[in-house]
Formats: sequence, structure tokens, C-alpha cells
Amino acid sequence: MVTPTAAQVSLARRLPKIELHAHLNGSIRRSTLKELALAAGLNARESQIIRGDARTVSEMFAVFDVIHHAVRGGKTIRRIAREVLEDAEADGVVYLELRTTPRAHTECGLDQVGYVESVLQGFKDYEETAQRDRRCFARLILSIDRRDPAEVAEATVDLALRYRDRGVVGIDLSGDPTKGRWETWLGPLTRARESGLKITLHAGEVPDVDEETRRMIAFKPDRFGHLCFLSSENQSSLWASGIPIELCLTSNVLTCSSTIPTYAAHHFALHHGRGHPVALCTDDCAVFGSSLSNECAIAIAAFSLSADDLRAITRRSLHMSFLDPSSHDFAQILTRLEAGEEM
Ligand code: 6MZ
Repeated sequence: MVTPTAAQVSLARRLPKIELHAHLNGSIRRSTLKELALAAGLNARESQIIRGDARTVSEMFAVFDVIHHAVRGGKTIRRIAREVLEDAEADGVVYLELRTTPRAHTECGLDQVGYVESVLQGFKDYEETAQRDRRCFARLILSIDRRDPAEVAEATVDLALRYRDRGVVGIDLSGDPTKGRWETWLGPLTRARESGLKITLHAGEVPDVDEETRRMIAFKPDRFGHLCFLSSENQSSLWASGIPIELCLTSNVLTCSSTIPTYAAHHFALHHGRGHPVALCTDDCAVFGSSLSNECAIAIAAFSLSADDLRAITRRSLHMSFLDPSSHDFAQILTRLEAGEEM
């Protein structure tokens, strides 16, 4: 395993960063999760589940079940969205593209519309208190869960279109990679793209999904997440397509240890070495116990990156983002990246 030096950790913390792959509930502040778990009366076994850090894919989804049990109601969603932005700012993240699956919490009277409103209200709460010169800019991506039928996926696309002017920039496909079929979401995803939304797909998270990944590459999403399992044929088409990849080192090493036993063996080296666009991301910093600056420090140590290499990856990540490149926010973020170290 890799242990970055103090100098590498310090450099990674000081550099302004871009986060493109973070799930809201997986990024919940750990002290808040503890508080909510206690209030929800979660028992010792459940609390144990959220305390560990070694995760197989199925263990990871057990953690999400516990988190979703603890996080209830619009006020709580609003609070965790604000806290995720505060924590990102403290970690030196200049732009965060957060994603979440709109879920109804019927016992609290919260529907999917209220859920999205609550997340965006949390963004607003953060913006009202953030210091202008340190502010973390944010946009929202709505996730389709792989367990969702086509009607739910269509409703998620409708929601994304409804809130497009208020910060929703795209659609993600995520959730248990052993569930669902690509054909189910192809229609809604096609409509989302035709309506101008950007698309990112979780892909290649488990073995034996080459045919699904082939179809996903043929669909030409704007980005992929993970791609831990990739046949050589799919790899060639991916490289030919130029579709950028969101890479989450610690998440992948923990959940895909059969193909990625160490950080050094991570496919970051393969794609980055070839000049294929990649972004360093956390996935679920609460679940995997690693911040973005920690992921960057690990990348510096594992792949012998220089400060300039990391700056170049970050700048490229901004260009991979779903933010409108002609917007005022994009220009401000670019200026912050070009100004260099901040913390
Ligand atoms: C696939 C993941 C994931 O939507 O409640 N999620 N899906 N692979 C992963 N990592 C290897 N990490 C998170 O955030 C939690 C939800 O995001 C998806 C899962 O559907 C999880 O339930 P939200 O904010």
C-alpha cells in the first residue's frame, strides 16, 4: 500500500481541486452520520457497518442501506448538502459536481421534487455563508438507480430538466452494478441527452459486464465512472472515443481488489499514461474514509506525479465537467486554478 509523505499530503491539500464524482449520501459528514444513526436508534450491528472501512461491493451497499435509514427528511438532506460543500471547501475543492438519487421519504412527507429542492436549498445555504474568495462552486447531477424501472428513470430526467436553471447539469446511472439491464435506461438517457443534459455512466464495476460496457461506449456518454473491468476490445473503443473517466482510487482498490489489489495497479496509470482524460475523484468520502486531497496525495505517491502533473489533471477535469464553459462561474474557477496554491 502507498503512504504519501507529509510534503505530498501538504501539496495535495494546498492545490485547488475539482471533484466530479461524489455521491451526496456517501459524502455525508461522519459526525453528522453518527448523530443521525443514534437518533434513528440504529443498533450496534448497524453502527458497526458504518464504522468499518474495508468494503466489498455488497458491503458497500449494506452501508448505503444504513445511511439511507439514518438520513430522513428534507431538513436533513438540506443540512448534509450544505455540510458536504463546507467540507469540500475546507479540503480545497473549488468546484464540486455532486450527484444524488432523488428519493421520496414518504413518512416525512418528502417526495422526489422536495428532495431535489432540499439539496438545492442546502447549496444556497452554503453559498450564503461561504467566503467569496474560497467558495466551492457546485452543480448537481441526478442519479438513476440501476434498480429503477424505466418510469422512474423518465421521472428523474423530467426532474433534471425542471431544475436545469437552478443548477442541475446532468444525469448519472449508478447503484448496484449487479442489478438491472442497460435497455431499461437507454430510452430515458437518450431523451436526457437530446434535451441538452450531460450524461455520466457508472460502468465496469464488476467482472463479466463486457457486453453492457460495449453498449454503453456505443451510446457515447459524456463521461464514465470507474471502468475497473474493461476488456481489451472495449479499452480500444474507449480510447478511440476519447470519453473521459472519473477515477476513484481508494473506492476502486477496496471494492475491486481482485483486479486492483494495490494503488500502483490501478488503471489510472494506464489511461493517464496514454494521455486519455481522467479525473481524480472520491466517490463516497464518508464510506471509503478518504478526502479528495488524500486521493490526490495517494496519486502523487503511487504514480510519481509532480505538482505540475496534478495541476494539469485538475485543469483537464474542469474541461471534463458539465459546467457551461462560457459561464461566469467557469471563468472564475479557471482563474482560481491558474492562481495556484490557496491554503
Ligand atoms: C455504484 C454507487 C457507488 O444517491 O443516496 N453509489 N453506485 N457504485 C458506487 N461505488 C463503487 N457509490 C454510491 O448516494 C448513495 C447512492 O449512490 C450510489 C448508490 O446507488 C448509493 O445508494 P445518494 O446520494
